[in-house]
Amino acid sequence: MKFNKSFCTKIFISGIGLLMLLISNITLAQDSTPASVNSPTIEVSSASDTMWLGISYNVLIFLLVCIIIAVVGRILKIYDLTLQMQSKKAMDWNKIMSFGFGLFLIVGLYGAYWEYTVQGSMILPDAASKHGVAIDEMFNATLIITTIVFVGTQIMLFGFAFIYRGSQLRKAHFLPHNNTIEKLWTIVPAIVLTILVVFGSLTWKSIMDVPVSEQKSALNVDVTAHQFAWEVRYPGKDGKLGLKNSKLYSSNNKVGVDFKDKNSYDDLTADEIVVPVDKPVRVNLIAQDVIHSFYLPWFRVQINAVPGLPTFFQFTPTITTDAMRTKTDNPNFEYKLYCNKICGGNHFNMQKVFRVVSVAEYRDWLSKQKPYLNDQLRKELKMAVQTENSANKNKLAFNKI
Ligand SMILES: [Cu+2]
Repeated sequence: MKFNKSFCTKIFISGIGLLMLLISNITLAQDSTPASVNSPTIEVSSASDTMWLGISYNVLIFLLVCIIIAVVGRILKIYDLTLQMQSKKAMDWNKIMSFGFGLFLIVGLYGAYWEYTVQGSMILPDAASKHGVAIDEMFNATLIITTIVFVGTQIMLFGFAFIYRGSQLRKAHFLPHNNTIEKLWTIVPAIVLTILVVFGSLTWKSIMDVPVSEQKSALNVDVTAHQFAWEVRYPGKDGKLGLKNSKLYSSNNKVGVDFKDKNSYDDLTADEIVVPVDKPVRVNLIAQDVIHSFYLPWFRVQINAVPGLPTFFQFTPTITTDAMRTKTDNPNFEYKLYCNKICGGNHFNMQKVFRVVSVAEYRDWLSKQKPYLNDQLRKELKMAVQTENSANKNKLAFNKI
């Protein structure tokens, strides 16, 4: 069988298309996987079934559309040849192709409109943090500019192909070079992109460059990531978290707290992350095995938790969980912490409830949390076991509120 260049190109483009389809399907199937703490095995197998069903369906649709286009093309070609054999006027392919372009423009623009209205309504609700508002503004500005450019260029591209289709009645104007147009399409995008980049870096700087004084006044929460859970530690009455050392990990000392540091004695452990509203929170992160990612979509917070490299993110939540329940009209609403790095088989299960409450509720919740240095850990470290419940001794971690 002889393969010419055009045939190979078509096969190559089809292959790329199929590959993109496959990748997007795998990603979408993973994102939509329902998570369950109690039955991870069942959820994984059902997610896998859904994923392959989704891929097969889309691949079949894609192949069907390709076959239909090929068959219609062949029929038109045969019809054209028949006309020529009968010495009749041949088909005007310029006209057919130009109408194809026109149709593609209308369908394509409607598709874009559908994406914005139907899928656009699925975007996250209003940002629940101070800096989140600035990030949303940046995204919206970028979206508005790119939408204008997208619609304009598509109309020009396909509209021109339709309006100025090949015709015996007119002669094409030969335009080898035009400095004015060259300047226009170089300078205008350069200015727009510069504005976007400057706007973006200023927003980034305002979020990430937190002055040390502000960092000190924030509530420090220590979060350690590992396959497949988050370990949370709060400072005790001194408001300071004890140091950690990766060499000290054990079954009782899960995050490797170094008890040579006296600040660690009153640290607390918690099953969920609870923070007071309108107060700055600094989340200190590290991972124990692979790279994980601390992701709080409602707060527009995401930062990697890296083994051996401490990272942190400081932000101020502005909407309590209760207020968000009213806002979303969902009495069961909870903010969730997710891992946003595909870190292994049970990655989808790396979730934790993140509650934003009033200062009074936060104080009350914190007073009920257990000490990190529990009796088993005291035994392991050969320290005296406390007879009194250590949790009752702890005062507030966030003594500045
Ligand atoms: Cu992870």
